[in-house]
This record gives sequence, C-alpha cells and structure tokens, in this order.
Amino acid sequence: MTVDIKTAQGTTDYNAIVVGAGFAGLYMLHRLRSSGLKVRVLEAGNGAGGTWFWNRYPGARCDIESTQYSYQFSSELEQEWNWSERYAAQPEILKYVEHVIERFNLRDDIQFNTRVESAVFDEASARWVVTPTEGKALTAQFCIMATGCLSSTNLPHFEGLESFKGATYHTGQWPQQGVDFTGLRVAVIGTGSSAVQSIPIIAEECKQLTVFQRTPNYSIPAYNAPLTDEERDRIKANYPAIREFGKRQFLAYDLQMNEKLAADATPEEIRAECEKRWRLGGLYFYGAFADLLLDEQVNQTIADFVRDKIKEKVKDPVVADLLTPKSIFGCKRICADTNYFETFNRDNVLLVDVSKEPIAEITPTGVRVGDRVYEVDAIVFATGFDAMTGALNRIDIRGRGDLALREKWAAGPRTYLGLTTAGFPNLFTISGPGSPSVLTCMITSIEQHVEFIGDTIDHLRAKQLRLIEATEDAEEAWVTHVNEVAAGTLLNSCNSWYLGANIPGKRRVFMPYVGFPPYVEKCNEVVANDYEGFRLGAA
Ligand code: N01
Repeated sequence: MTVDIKTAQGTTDYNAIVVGAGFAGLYMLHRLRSSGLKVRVLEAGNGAGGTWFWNRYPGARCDIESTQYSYQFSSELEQEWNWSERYAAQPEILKYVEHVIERFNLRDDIQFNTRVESAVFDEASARWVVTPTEGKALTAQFCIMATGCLSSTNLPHFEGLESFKGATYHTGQWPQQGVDFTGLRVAVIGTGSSAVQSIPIIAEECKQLTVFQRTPNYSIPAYNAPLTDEERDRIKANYPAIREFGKRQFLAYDLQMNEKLAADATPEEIRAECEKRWRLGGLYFYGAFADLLLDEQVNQTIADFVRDKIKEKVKDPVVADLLTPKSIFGCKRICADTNYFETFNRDNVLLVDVSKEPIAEITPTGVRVGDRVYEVDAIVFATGFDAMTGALNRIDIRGRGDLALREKWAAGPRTYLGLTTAGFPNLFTISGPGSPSVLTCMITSIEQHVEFIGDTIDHLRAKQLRLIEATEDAEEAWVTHVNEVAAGTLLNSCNSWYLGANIPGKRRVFMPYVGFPPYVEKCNEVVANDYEGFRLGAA
C-alpha cells in the first residue's frame, strides 16, 4: 500500500499523534505539550480512561492500592486528590481521570469517538499518516501508540451465539448505563480477574447465577476498606519516599517484598509468612518469598497453603475441589477478591466445570454443555483480552517499505525495549510487548515510558534530527534477552495471556519483560550511550 500524501491535504498536521486517551495517552499529551509540541490524541471511546472507561462491570476495582496506582508526575495532584478506599473502584478511578483532564486542561486536544484504522509511515515526507474509520486523516512527525495492553476484548467463538434471545455482555465492553440483573438467570463464562470481581455482585443481584469455569484461579481476599484521614495524611506526607521505594521494586510498587528464600526457611517460617501474606491480602502474596516464581517446589508449598484456604471457604467439597487451582501459583495473575469463593456457598449459584467437556453451543435460551442446557436470560463473557498485541494489530500499522506490523509480528512481537520496533521510524509504543508493563504497577511503567519518549523527542529536536529508529541488531538482542529472563522463571509455565495462550492461533511468546528496575537501568544506559541501539537521522 502506498500513501498518497494528497489524501491528507486539508487536514491538520501535528508534531505528534497519540492513539488512546487512557492513563498513558493523557500523560503523553501533557508531557509533549510541556515541550511545546502540537499534539492530537485520538480516542475510540466517547470518554477518556482507557481500561477504566470500558471495564465498568459490577465490582470492577483496581487490585493495586490507589495510593500506588496513581500518577506521580505532579506532587500537587498527589496532594489534592483524596482516594476514598484502599483499592479504588472503577467509578472513582474514572473521576480521577476526569480530574486530571480538567486540572491539566487536556480536553481540547483529545478527539473522542475516533477509532484509528491505519497508521502509515510516508517515507517521502518522513511523516505518519493516521486515518480514523470515519473522518479525515491526520499527519504527524511522531506517532505514539497508547492503546493499552488489555483493550482488545476476546470473545471466543461459541456455536449458536447469534441465536441467543437474551442479552449478552463482555466485561471489557460494559454498557455505560449499567445493567440490572434483578430477577434474571445469568451465565458468567470465565473465572479470571474480571469474573472473580463481578461474580459476587451479580450473584447478589440476580435470581440464579451459573458460572462456567474452564480453569480455576488463585484468588486472595483483597480486604478492601475505606481509607481514614490519618492514613491518607500519612501517605501524603510520605509520597516522595513511597514512590521512590516503589520504583526500586521488581513490580514497580511496594509489595512489602520479603527478600528471603523459602528454600532456606523452615516449614513454620513459610507458614507464618503465608499467614502474614493472607492477612495483607491480594497481590501482596507475590512478595511472600524471593523464590516464589523461581523454584517449583517452593511454589507448590505456597500454593498448598492457598489451596487449603480455598477449601476452608467452600462448604461443598466437590465444588471446593473444582475451585481449587492445581497449577503454578502466580503463573497466571493472582486475583484479589471480595467474597469470591464464599459466593459458591449461595443457593442461587451453580458452578459448571467445562475443563473436560467444553461449552458445546449457545442455544436460543441458554448454554449447552453435553446434553444439558443451562437456561439463562443473560450471558456475561468474562473471557479476557487479546493482550498486549491485540490493540496494536487491530490497526493497520505500516512502516518502511509498506511493511505491516501485523506481518512483522506474525511469529510474535519484536520490539526494542517494548518502545519501538525496527522498520517503523518515529513510532513509539507505550507499555508495548517487551516492556515490564502488565507485570508492574501500570501507571508507574507508563510514566517511565512517557518520560523516555518525551525526553527522546526533546533530544531529537535539540539536535535538529528528524528520525529515530531501532536497529535490527538491537531489537534481536532485546527479544532474546526478554525470552531468556522469562525462561528463568515459572511465569511461562502455564496457559496465560502473558504468553498469548488464550487466543487460538496466537504464537506463544512470553510478552512482558520481567523486572522493572533492570529495565529502567537498561533504558537509562541506552540514553547515556547516545541512544545505543537506535539510528538517529536528519531525514
Ligand atoms: O481475563 P482472563 P480477565 N470457554 O483472560 C475463560 C487484568 N484485570 O478479563 O483460563 C470457557 O484472565 C478463561 O479460561 P482459561 C488482570 O491483569 C485486572 O478476567 O483460559 N472459558 C478464563 O477463566 C487480568 O489478569 C483487574 O481456561 C473460557 C477467563 O475466560 C487481566 O486483566 C480486574 C473460554 C478469562 O480470564 C485479564 O482478566 C480485571 C471458553 N471458550 C482484569 N475462553 C484488577 O485490577 C476463555 N475462557 C482487579
């Protein structure tokens, strides 16, 4: 495909186009504007917030504490915003997003209801031509994809789905006006984080809930609670230290990491640490021991502790056994819940195991497994996302020589630092595959990426350079390194979305980079060595 630049005539030309108005896109806009750039953000939704705009399902709540899962680039923002709970619910996060937009006067530079169809690098003009599904193409020197890691929903193929007479929903595309399940028989398909959060709430509201589970998940109680004034004041007084400490942590936030190895601990010490983690709740369990995700025997000892806790919560031993995961603990992201396992003790909740016999079809009135049709009025698909690459591959992105990113990545994504990909000059990806992203506190990772990109663009402008592009060699070395680091852990030992294993036909490649501090160190080294691994050019 060649781009006729004339098709872009009459349109506005920008220094940078940012695709997506989630946490990444908003901060990118603010950062580039502070360097004096003319920037346009294109956003598919009719509002900002990305993940938190679309995922409005009942019970949607962050699994990282609000005082860590928030921007740190502005101390004024940190001081003026009051989080109401330990873990913020989706509506509060969206309010925070709106506050950020107003406070930094971002709205006028965001074009809502604009889904990008293609982004093509025009070699003659060295500019990106970004075309939405409707409306005019825009051009810019830099194109920054802030399209999110979990924004392309996965709706698996179910025979007969179109024949279903009731309503269907995907947790990742929840109606803005909400859904009232009162008096209805509801099916939830899937038992990942979204299901674990929504099932307890839907069960309370609906007449009958049937949950279709293919793989059970580890979930730890979140112990969400309101934040008191004293707690908030203490955190606000210590924000700089809290943030600095967080950035030195492997997952980019304070997990109260225990640096000891379980392999060196007695069974009593392991049990005591697990009890402590259980009380801390949620993802704090990742911090139990330094070898939790390195040593399979250690992992299974800790998994056994959690399995016993699950069995204590669920009254029916058959149901308890079905809900108990057998896999590596933490290989799929741990869930943080409120009353998840207890919900299966309710009279109006039924668990259907589809691990051996999958869902055969959706009928006009329900979900069929084997000979039995489970009659329902509504179906909730909590079936996850085409993670990390899905949103990028949905856009027809073309670089030098008309190379399509989808083709380049057909055997798995290839990036340099998760920020750039060879053959696509002046294109950046925020939290792209090959960066720590989903294994970390996303906002901290996003800020690091935005600042890297902003500083890089400042550098190019100061040196009167027009182009930056990763070299093939640097990319090859980085891809190899990302794989080697993951291979040294237990993280790639199960069918997780980190590997793309949830999407039929998707090439299995462990996509995120394991370890925030070494990643940041690498980025800093690259800059200090005059953008090592990149080609910088005048034209
Ligand atoms: O998606 P998932 P999610 N038949 O992919 C099942 C983040 N997040 O939206 O495991 C039957 O985890 C699938 O089964 P299996 C968080 O990072 C964060 O829940 O493939 N079942 C699985 O049970 C999280 O990890 C928060 O066997 C089918 C489920 O659908 C990520 O988003 C909240 C099926 C999908 O689970 C994704 O979570 C929510 C089929 N054909 C999400 N196909 C918080 O911050 C799929 N499944 C708290």
